[in-house]
Amino acid sequence: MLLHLAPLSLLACSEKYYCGPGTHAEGEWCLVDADGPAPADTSTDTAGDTSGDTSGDTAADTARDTGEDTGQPRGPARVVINELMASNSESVTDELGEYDDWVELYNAGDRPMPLEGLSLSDLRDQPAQYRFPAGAVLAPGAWLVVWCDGQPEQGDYHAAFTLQSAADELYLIEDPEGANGVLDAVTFTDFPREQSAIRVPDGSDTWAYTSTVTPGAENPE
Ligand SMILES: [Ca+2]
Ligand SMILES: [Ca+2]
Ligand SMILES: [Ca+2]
Repeated sequence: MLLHLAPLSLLACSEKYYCGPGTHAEGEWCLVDADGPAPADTSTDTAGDTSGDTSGDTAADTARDTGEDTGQPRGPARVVINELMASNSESVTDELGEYDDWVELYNAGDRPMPLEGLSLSDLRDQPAQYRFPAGAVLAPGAWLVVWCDGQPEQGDYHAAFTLQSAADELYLIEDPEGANGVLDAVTFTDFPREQSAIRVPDGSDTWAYTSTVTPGAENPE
């Protein structure tokens, strides 16, 4: 499902984002970047080929400026459940070194996605089990991990519920105490151990299980 949002004039920062390639340092917990993904190799390009960089940067800037100046509509923000793991005892740990269940969200759209006002839950009739912290924003093309470890005391991105590998559901809810609409949902049974369920590629409608788990980073093809 799609969520349409007006352009944001200001992005708030949240403390702990698990960043993947193209956002910040891969695999690091870091602040969201209001300017979006940083250039991957600016310093290398500058040293290597000045003329090439100039033309490239100009084209990029022109395209971006043109879009803003003419008011061309961009695509909507679109946040999806992109990867999850419901049986993890040796694959990946949270920032405290614990092997816990987790879910990865991905912004498949072109706009920053405010997460405040959204919730995660494995119970449809208890939609607000986990709420994102105030000011949290998911940049276009960025990933975010929430640990479903039942340990909310461990940080802003730790939910008070876990995922049952035998059978469970996971809902991404908009406005849980109002419209209470489902933005995305996943249901599963017999979730395989030490594997994650992924969208292939990121944001698509095709799901698969994989042993190559990528919390906060691009899903394998
Ligand atoms: Ca579990
Ligand atoms: Ca934990
Ligand atoms: Ca991933």
